[in-house]
Amino acid sequence: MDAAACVHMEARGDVCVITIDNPPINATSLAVRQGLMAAIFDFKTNSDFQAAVIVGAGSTFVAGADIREFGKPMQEPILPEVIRAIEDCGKPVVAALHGAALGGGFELALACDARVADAKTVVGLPEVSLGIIPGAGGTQMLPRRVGVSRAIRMICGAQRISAKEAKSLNLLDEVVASDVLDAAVALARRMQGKKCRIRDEAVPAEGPALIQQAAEDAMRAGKRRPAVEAAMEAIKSAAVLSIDDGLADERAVFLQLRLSREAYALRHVFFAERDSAKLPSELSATPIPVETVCVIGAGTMGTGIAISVLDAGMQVILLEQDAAALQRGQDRVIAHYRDRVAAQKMKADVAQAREACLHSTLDWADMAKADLVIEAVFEDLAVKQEVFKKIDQFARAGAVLATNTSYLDVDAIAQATSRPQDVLGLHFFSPANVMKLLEVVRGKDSRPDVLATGMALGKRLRKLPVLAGNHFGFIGNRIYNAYRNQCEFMLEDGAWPEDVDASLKQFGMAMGPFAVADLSGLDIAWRMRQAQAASRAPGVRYVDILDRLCEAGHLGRKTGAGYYTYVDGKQQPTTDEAVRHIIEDASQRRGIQRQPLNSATIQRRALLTIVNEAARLMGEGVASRATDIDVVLVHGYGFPRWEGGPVFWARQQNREALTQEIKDLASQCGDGFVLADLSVLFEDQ
Ligand code: T1G
Repeated sequence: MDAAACVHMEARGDVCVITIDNPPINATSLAVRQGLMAAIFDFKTNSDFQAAVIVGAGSTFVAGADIREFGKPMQEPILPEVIRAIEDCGKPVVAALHGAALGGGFELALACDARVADAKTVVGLPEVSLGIIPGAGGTQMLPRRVGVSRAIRMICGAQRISAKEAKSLNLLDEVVASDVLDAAVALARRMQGKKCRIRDEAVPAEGPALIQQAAEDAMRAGKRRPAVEAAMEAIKSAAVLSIDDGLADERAVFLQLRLSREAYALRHVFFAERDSAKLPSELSATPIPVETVCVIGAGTMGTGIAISVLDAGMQVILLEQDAAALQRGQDRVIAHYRDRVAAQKMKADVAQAREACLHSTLDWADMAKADLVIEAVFEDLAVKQEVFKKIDQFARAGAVLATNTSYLDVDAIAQATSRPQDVLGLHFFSPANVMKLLEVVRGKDSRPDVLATGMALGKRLRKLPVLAGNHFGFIGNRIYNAYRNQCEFMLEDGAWPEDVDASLKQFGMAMGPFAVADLSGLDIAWRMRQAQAASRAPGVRYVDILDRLCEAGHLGRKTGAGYYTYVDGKQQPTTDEAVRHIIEDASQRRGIQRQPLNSATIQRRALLTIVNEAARLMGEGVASRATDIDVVLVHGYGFPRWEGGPVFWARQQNREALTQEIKDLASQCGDGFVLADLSVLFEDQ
């Protein structure tokens, strides 16, 4: 779009209304910046106008700079020039905010002489979540209004705050329930030509202890990432540098970080998250409307799903066959809302409204009121098939039928009904009301509108829905199994659990695989392995350390011992000679002379395995988009977001060398490692 198409001017008497119209989020693209410069110049030089209002067209003010421009050379006018034009135009400019004023959008608003927002507006400077810092004055203007410590918390924590909170911090002049543009025009008139520039204000004095505490909290929460540290230093400098020196320093750091690999990785994840919610074109269909969801099973997963659906403002029928279990589930949901009210994270009337949408029942016939039914019962195929036979009997015609299985065959479940075309998998991750990832699993008969309904439900629940094919483990668990196997190979080859976990945590994984196994309970994996034993191909390298630990009663944290020893709940490298012996014995039975593995080798072998399995999934059509795999691993398995995900990570490697390394690893691991064609990971970039 050209500048004239993105920015319009109209007169409201002696107030000039400048409207930014750059769908979908009014990003300050080059055309918007050009349009604003022209509009501000016309406003400044037209004596008919004594004030101006800047407003966004559509659903939001300006939600930031155009992230798609970041990988390209900056083009003038840059946003700081637009901001100086507003500050130096000699007449008052009022920002009329609605929707979101984020990043460059909020910097634009802070450049104005006053700000009016509607009550639902969200404001913030979340740039660190993209690996950068505010680049148009945010680190210098915000502390002038809220002080250094609060600015550190807001910017380093990528906080998005409500209009109410922003008003309480003197970041907004008015919050209105009515038409925000009318209110802004009226305020502009009342300013009678007076400027009120934040750049002219001094940073309020603050005790060093407050600033120090905010800094420590920010570094800890921000995992000491470079952008968090850089933002903190820029904010602190606002208290000692002139505004122009502070702005110059901020801009230099922004330009440097903008080109960093971490910023590139975080932008990749940002767009991958949005792409993953889109069905492939060949599956595009209109979702079936869903307002009432029947959740079968009031256990941890079932109640988590129920809360997630209630939070989206929908009706929930919570169905159990056991009265006591139903009561427990219902109590868990109610307690959840009571806790949120007590923590002042939710208003009591909102919590009551949510609870009022929960309908618990033991009567299967009540399911007929549901537009979508999702079962979250015991993870056993026969049990799920029995449940689906009853769903088929009681669910209304046209209802979407979903299983929450995490790895079972969705087709085998669907075949238990007379309507497999209405069945899909909706694999929520526990806790279901917290984890954003949702694997939408396509059965061989699943209709496109049924899949579209699953994706639409995911978005409505504010989750990240990713389409997955119906193969064992779908996307996430399939890759995680391969990664776990490789880590067990490394135990046999000579590493200890604490070596592997420490190395992968150093790479950035949220937890090491053996700490995860101990936490969830080794018997869960043991049960799954026993179920698969019959289908395990002969000759495939299988490490039985976990089985031997379970046979010895070492089930992980819950028994005080697994791969680690737990003393008063604290994890420590195993002190149990029996555990060490189990690991050494496995090496001996494999004929391996144990050799220690260094951290780089451990990281490399784990990452190569993940990349290879990702390529297999693409080759088998289980994942329809390579970058979907990055979304799954980042949001479901603790892969470090700042590395962009395994596919992004692979694309940063030398392709030929990477291919050779994986070939070498495959030959080292034998039949336990199926070599994939990596080219599928490089195609859609
Ligand atoms: N740039 C380009 N495209 C963007 C964008 C952006 N900043 N934000 C969103 N989009 C696209 C997105 O890819 C999707 O496209 C569509 O808009 C809807 O997005 C100078 C340097 C605003 C809360 O970090 O948080 O300013 O898939 O699905 O759920 O200091 O988008 O439809 O083709 O997310 O309603 C700072 C990022 C930038 C805000 C709306 N700003 N955006 O959520 O829609 S850096 C941000 C969001 C900066 C300055 C610095 C959300 C939203 P498509 P969506 P939504």
